[in-house]
Amino acid sequence: SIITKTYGVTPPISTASPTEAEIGMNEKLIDELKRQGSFESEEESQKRVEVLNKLQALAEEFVRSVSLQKNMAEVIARDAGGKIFTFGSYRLGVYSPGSDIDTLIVVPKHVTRENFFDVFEKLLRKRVELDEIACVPDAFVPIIKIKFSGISVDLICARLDIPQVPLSLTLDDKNLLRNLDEKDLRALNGTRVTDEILRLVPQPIVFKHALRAIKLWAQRRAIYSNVMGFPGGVAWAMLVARICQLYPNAISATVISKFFNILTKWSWPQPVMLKPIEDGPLQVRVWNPKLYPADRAHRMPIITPAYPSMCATHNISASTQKVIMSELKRGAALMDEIMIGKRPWADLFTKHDFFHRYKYYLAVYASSKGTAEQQLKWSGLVESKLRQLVLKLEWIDSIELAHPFIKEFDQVHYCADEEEAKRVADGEQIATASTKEADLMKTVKAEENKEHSDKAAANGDGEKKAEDGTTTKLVVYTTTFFIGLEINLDPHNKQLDIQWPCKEFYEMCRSWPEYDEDINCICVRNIRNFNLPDYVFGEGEARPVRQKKSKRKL
Ligand code: 3AT
Ligand code: MN
Ligand code: MN
Repeated sequence: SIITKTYGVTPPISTASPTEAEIGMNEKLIDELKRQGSFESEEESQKRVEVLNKLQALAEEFVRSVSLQKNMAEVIARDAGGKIFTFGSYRLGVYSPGSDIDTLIVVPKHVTRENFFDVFEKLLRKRVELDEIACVPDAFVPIIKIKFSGISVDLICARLDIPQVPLSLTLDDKNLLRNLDEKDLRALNGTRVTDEILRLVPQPIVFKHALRAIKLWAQRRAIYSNVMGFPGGVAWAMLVARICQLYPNAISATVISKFFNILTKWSWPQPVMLKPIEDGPLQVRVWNPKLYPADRAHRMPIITPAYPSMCATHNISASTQKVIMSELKRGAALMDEIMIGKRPWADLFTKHDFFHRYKYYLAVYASSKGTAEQQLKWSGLVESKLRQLVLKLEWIDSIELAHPFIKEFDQVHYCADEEEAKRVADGEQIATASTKEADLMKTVKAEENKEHSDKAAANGDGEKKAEDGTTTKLVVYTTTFFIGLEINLDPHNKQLDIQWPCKEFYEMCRSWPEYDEDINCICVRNIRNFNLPDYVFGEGEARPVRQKKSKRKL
């Protein structure tokens, strides 16, 4: 039956049903997604369901046991309930073989977050299915990360101001948000947003397949990363959902084609919204460009549908916007040909050309002379500040574009002495092809000595003895981020001066409360394309070569 209802803030553009040709295109799309490994097998998906059933039972046991501890009667303790919800790619139905399950545990008033990190954690540890566990109680959203029956699960907890959490509870009522602290509000937000997105699309299956394709495209084109200033999973989902609303009877292939067509013409900063912004019972900020100058600055606002509505894309800068728009244009041009059978779907998903596109790059090195854990924290901190560096680079006249790459590159180095360690931290191992083998050697060594370095890490000790026991070596962990630069130099002053943005960026990173100058190092270097390290290129991928000068000096 034909859908004529209006979804979203405007009537549909077309309520046409798919043509034979579109149905054929859609089948080809699903085939291509399968070929690309996007779908998980039925057995694997069944395993996820079993894990979730077990986690639901554990959540109830958790609530019951805390209730009993608080001297509640057995019946009341049982009725206190406890319910798990999911969010992220699993909830949206766009998960792939490696995906985790993002899970929210909702508990009644008398169960606290401290209980979650104590009672619930102990329950988890008792299970034979538990492969790994890491608790981060002081995170922005406190989290327990586990691997359970081989599946990664992110567990967060929210406590509602109600005495019982029955299995029939849904989270759409915004009055449930009353009297909660900020951490609980944040924990609830993911599920509330994904649930609302699914409620607001006309045909969930069409939405899910289209989103799978858009996610794959955005990842391959390296424009999928909220921290780096691109849309993240939720933002891409909302964009696809909006197109589904505008073409309520269309099939996924058509939605994808309209996606590129409409978003290349969108009059940004006009926001993308799935429904009108709602008011609510809390003293919290709701996105409102009329009221807040910060919201007015959003370049490509995509607004979450659940109260309190927020902008999911506040991280987009002038540079990343340019990159996103040019990728949308590329997609639109390809889709015109794909839809008439002139090109295969595979062409939409070809890998990005980031390391071939620019002549100049900045390499940002975050390194630690310490443990792997220290490096994880430090590189995370540096990553979170990278956008600020991009914004400052954009202020420089001769820089037309500062394009951050979405992924970082991690390495472990075993250095002979302090001097070598310092060179590594300063990013000097990069440069020439002759260091390539040395790097490889170090990587091999890293594997060989894994046990040692784990021990060293446990000791909080950066130094270790080599296998033969003769040389003391220093372990240096480096994480390298890349920013591509489009430069338009002043012909009278052919110098690119980035001292100011770098200095500001160093200060920002070093003002981290846990910063230790004996352990952490941050450094930005200029690199020509032909000097990019081998590890940024895929196997068999050609690398940029030095252009020979037309007039050679003799
Ligand atoms: P995968 O299929 O798991 O790769 P996903 O979309 O589920 O894709 P994540 O599991 O990383 O991605 O994230 C799921 C949601 O969790 C997205 C976002 O609402 C929230 N989230 C993820 N990372 C963070 C973070 N560092 N801080 C706050 N929220 C986060
Ligand atoms: Mn996930
Ligand atoms: Mn996750």
